Amino acid sequence: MDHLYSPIEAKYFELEKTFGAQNYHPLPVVLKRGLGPFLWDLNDKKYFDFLSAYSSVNQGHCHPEILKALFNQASKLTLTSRAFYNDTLGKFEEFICTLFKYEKVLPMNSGVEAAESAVKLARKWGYEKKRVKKNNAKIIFPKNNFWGRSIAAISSSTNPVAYNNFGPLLHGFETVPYDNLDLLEAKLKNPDCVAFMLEPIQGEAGVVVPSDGYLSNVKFLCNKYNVLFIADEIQTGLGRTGKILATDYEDAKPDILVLGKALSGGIMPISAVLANNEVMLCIRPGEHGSTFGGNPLSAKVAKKSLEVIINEKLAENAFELGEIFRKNLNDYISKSSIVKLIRGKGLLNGMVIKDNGMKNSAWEICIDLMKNGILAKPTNKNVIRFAPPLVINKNQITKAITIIKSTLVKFENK
Ligand code: IF1
Repeated sequence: MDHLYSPIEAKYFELEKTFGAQNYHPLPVVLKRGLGPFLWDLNDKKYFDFLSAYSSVNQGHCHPEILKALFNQASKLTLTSRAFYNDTLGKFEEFICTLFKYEKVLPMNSGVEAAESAVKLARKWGYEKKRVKKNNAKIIFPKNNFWGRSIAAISSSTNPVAYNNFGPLLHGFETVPYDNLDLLEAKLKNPDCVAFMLEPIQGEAGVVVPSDGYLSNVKFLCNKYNVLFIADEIQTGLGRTGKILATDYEDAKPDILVLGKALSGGIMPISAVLANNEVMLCIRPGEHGSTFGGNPLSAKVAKKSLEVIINEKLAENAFELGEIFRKNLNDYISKSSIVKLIRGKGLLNGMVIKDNGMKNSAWEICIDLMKNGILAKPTNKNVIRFAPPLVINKNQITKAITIIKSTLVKFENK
């Protein structure tokens, strides 16, 4: 098809333009089906999904076992609220705490809810355990952090697009350059500092990988100054970077671990906060909660989603195929006039496009990738995120690499 989309697709664009909030700028494609690493549009055109719903479908679209767990539980009991016990939450809690070696889990729904719950836990711990003066707690975040769209999350943001005209913002948040231990230590010395929350690889910032040793030194410094180390693994966790957790690459076990996205295999919003009793028990009955948090359906789906990651060795596959992906593309980049570099771990990679005056080159490249059967999107103006489901196999990623290279060639300076 020489034009970008069909009249029937234009109808769908129009519907969303007329009735939908315009808070996204989607690629002009209308998807109707997904399976494994693939998506199909209305015209039954097949695509490699290289976004994975921002690393939410690590297990692949519509994973049969996760769907079976969903259908099975959905026909029995979907929601009780936490006002009562149910016969699935405890088993999920035991499974996830044993897997990640924490004493307790707080089940939530969206990622930002879990991240904000971690912030609340840290503040509570600060006042009740570290004896910080009431309402003086400070939490440090790296610059260019992203942990969601709530007022709390944007209050720590250094991106004006995220916080502009949403004020007044929350107090008690400070920022420090990512991957800078000296400036971080200076902040941690403040006796009012209760936590430092980071992404082990900054996703929205453009797949920014910190120096080797950064994570273990963050852990060391947080221990030294009695500050909680919070790892937001909502995007990097659950096999995405080639380990079950990105913090597993170093001796950097967080005091609070935040998970989301692929915790449900992309079926429904499920998130979780893990911590030991000293932190988790600072919140007592009635002090925090959520209507759907820990519902029986999400407990069953999340447990199965974790089992799939373990049983199908998705982290190991991500590690191996990530190496192949970056090596192949680095060979191309050495001769490229438009690609600066590729960076990432496992199957979370970002391709940095040179700022060669073409104002929207990353977007233009993504449009052509779409025409050639790969769906990917820029994380910011000049970085294309490549993050396929972790079930992709060697033949498939080799095919995708060929498509990426042949797409880039068109943009090279002749
Ligand atoms: C959007 C990207 C953005 C996250 C990390 C918490 C959350 C996210 C590290 C909040 C969510 C999503 C949100 C979505 C686009 C996507 C995203 F980095 F993944 F690409 F925006 F930065 N921590 N990331 O990445 O989780 O509440 O969304 O479940 O808001 O545009 P959520």
